[in-house]
Amino acid sequence: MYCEDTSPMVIGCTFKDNLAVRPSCYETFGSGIYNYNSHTTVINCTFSGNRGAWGGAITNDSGSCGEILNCTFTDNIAQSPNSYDYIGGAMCNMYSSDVIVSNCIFWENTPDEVFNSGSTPFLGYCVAQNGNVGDGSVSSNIITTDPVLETLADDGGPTWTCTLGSGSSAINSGKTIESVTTYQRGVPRPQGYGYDIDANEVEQYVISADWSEGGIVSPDIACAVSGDLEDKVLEFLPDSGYDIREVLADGVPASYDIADNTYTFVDISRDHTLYVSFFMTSGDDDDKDKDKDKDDKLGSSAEDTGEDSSGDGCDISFFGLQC
Ligand SMILES: [Ca+2]
Repeated sequence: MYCEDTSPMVIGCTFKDNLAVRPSCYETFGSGIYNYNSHTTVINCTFSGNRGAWGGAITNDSGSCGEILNCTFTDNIAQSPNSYDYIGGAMCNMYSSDVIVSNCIFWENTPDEVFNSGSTPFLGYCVAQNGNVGDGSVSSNIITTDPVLETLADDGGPTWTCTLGSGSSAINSGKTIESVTTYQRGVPRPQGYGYDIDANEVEQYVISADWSEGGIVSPDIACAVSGDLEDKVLEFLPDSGYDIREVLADGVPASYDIADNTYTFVDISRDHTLYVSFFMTSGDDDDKDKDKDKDDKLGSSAEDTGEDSSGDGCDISFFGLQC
């Protein structure tokens, strides 16, 4: 894609295995997108396997100051036709090309990720291998741990993408960009607790719980589960002298396992809420085993998360965790 003195918008595209070469000229630019004095906006796009001399996937040249939002750059190569290594494996910014880059992944591009020449781009909330955002960049919230990108493939939707694998550093790590309401496969953003750094989102559903005075629900923090019909078990632990009055699943009275004091959301395919109300039993104030049992079950969780498990449950703040 060649842009000169223009301001196009590119949304939800995959640039794969493109080649920018001229047999007798080593300096060929941006095999995916080349911008010359152009303010191109690129959203939810994946760049993989592209090869050019300066900027394997994108070259921004001569005052090209566009925006690049929620894009993934992987396996791109800056290399000449005669195999001389060049620079800017994913992106090259030159001659006052101060692009704004947010929620993007730069991973396993060759020989580097971003290269700048006479430019001051801004990169925020990005995953960059080895922290390579290019000398001269202004950057914030750069993650350097593995995003666990899977191979470019048909993952559904109109274009091929690189799915984020389990344990990816990019899941729920992005900033909220209100103008980006879907991801590359066309499903609404965000999923789970927030925006992923990527052209896509890992589909997640949030299971949250609340409870009255007199007990607690475990886990005592909200959980996100992936969208593949998982089950999630929540356990109720009454305080000494209290018992369970009612369990509401998604606001509706629900049957639960009385023997184990648990409720299970089965084949999860959407967000769910659980509410448990406890009541004080008359004269039953010597059931210390209940407190001990609750402490045993919640002790390690409270230590790990720093959450207060000793209160009435109403003042606990839910925060984003993947469990
Ligand atoms: Ca997310």
